[in-house]
Amino acid sequence: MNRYSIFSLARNAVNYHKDWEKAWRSPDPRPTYDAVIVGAGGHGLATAYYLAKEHRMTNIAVLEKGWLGGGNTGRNTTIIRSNYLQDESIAIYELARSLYEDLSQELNYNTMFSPRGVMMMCQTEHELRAFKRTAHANRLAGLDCRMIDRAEVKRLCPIINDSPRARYPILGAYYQPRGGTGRHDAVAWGYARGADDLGVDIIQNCEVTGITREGDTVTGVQTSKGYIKTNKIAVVAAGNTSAIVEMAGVGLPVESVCLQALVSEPIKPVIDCVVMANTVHGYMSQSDKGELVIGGGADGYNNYSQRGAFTSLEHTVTALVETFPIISRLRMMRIWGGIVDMTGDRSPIISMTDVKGLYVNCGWGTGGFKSIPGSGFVFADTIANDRPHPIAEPFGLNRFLEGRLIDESVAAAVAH
Ligand code: FAD
Ligand code: PYC
Repeated sequence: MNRYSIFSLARNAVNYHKDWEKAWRSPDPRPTYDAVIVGAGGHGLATAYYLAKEHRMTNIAVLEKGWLGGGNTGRNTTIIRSNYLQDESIAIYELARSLYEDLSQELNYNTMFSPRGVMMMCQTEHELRAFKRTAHANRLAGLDCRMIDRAEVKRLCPIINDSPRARYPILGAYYQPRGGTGRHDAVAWGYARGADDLGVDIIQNCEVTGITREGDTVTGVQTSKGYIKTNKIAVVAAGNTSAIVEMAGVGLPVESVCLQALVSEPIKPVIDCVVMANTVHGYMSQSDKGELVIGGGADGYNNYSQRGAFTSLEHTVTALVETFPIISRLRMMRIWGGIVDMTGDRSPIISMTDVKGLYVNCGWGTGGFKSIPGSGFVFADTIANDRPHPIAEPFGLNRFLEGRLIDESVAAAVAH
């Protein structure tokens, strides 16, 4: 610790954290912007940051109905990996994963990327075959990954139940060594501060309630803080995206369901990798505070309430106790839910629409934390240049009309 930080620590200790510099401004909305982004989750904030940084579009606003990062971005279990099956998906998820490697330096903000390794358990012959196929596809695309056997699973994760008599015994696992976790709030805060520094207005407590059009072109948004004129509206509102673009007369093939997670009381380090056990519907890692971070499958019905069914959590905990018997006496501290936006092929939508100036980025479902940097980068390029970025192009809305689905129902990993 240098002299400056000792003085600053002492000063902050005696002034009770008063007069700290704000990380971003709280501006009132201007009457007109060159572009408006709806939703200050990770995807909306990253889009704003790259629009300003890469495309010099700084007269832009991010409108958020609550507080920034308060949606799924602040509710997820922070797993980062790029082991999807289809080439189009590998391209965007690996772009994102590789951007995560240097994100702390890029934003000068510690996003705590921790490439601690992600293991996806194979507990049936079918799962083993499916993950071998994924591993081959991933290696062909240049990803660093491999299949590992039961002994290596046990070596990497000693607390796992590797008994051959288990209901679903471990037959092996898919392993991505440079997958891992990041700090979800820090990703949102880092992008927010970076975008604000470049001149972007982030306006919280500002709900978009309407979209105006002249003919086939957008002209502005109605909000709880008044009307704002703009010719470019990018909707990045996860489970609420379909309800918002409907205000402009556009329908989306997206369903909204609740995905829940929970954390245990903090304990000493017991697991230093991420384990996903998809057959039994449970996954687990350990946070820096020592809490075990646990999740499972999505609830089985549509929902906008951010509260889920207790039965899903019961099922998840049962699966996890079976996989990690040592956690059976731990107390669970907190549970929560987020509304995730599911498409039929479990792939996202990054798209222009039939309405000129209206862009959508949603459908990340249970897996969009890992994609935030890549998604923001290609979506900003799409908005700035009014044509799809090559990596975004396959994820356009027209794929549903043309039957070019990008089936990721297995790689999405979480049951839904
Ligand atoms: P959000 O962060 O939800 O942001 C959208 C914002 O839009 C919200 O802040 C909302 O308030 C705002 N908004 C909505 N309507 C309006 C309106 N009318 N006006 C203004 N603003 C509006 N992904 C992973 O990759 N790895 C994981 O381990 C993982 N675990 C998960 C665990 C859980 C429990 C959940 C719920 C999700 C998980 N996900 C995971 C998925 C991931 O969290 C999401 O895909 C991702 O955070 C979506 O980010 P976003 O920016 O699109 O949406
Ligand atoms: O996409 O890896 C993922 C994930 C894990 C938990 C929820 N989503």
